Amino acid sequence: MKRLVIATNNAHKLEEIRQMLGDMYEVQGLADIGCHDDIPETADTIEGNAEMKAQYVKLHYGLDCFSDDTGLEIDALNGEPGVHSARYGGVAHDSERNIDKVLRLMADVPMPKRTARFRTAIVLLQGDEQHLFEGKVEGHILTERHGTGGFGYDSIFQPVEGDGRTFAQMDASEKNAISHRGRATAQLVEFLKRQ
Ligand code: ITT
Repeated sequence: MKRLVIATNNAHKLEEIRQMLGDMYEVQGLADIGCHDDIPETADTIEGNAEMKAQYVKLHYGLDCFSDDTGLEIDALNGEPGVHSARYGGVAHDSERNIDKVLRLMADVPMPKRTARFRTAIVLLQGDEQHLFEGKVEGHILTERHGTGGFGYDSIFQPVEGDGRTFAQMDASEKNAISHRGRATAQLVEFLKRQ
């Protein structure tokens, strides 16, 4: 089976992507290739960060790979946390703190104005070629957490196209079918299938 490296250490993300690519590729994360580096993500856009992570793996490990970066853009917070989504609460990858901060800052924002979207950029490096895939999903930020599945901001994000449940109340395949990363990954899968 062909191998595809994803520049991530996020186990939830790896699992979501394995579900979509599992029978086409052996999907490996950074730990699987022996990379335990804290890869810099200092660009000011999600596209820039996805490119940085993928280029890092290419440069240091010589492997084709893809990388994704996601931002949650909340309209009432002028698009924040956006590219700062992972460490919005001050500590990297502490989702509870991130959510607490969002709920605190939005305490006075009424429901119709709690609009937001997740946006994902995927950069695929293959040989000398670079390809960009994007996906997004519109939704609302609830006033409290609902559900325990998923990760990150899933428990406060209610997608417009759903039945009222948050992403954290859906199973992985339900989330993948409409999510930002699911949509970007679907484009990547279509592209890889055409090869
Ligand atoms: P890697 O950089 O190791 O891939 P990460 O956790 O930093 O993993 P991203 O940079 O793509 O992931 O996303 C930044 C943050 O956005 C992430 O830490 C979560 O808080 C949030 N996030 C990303 N995807 C999400 C999703 O599908 N549902 C909810 N929150 C998500």
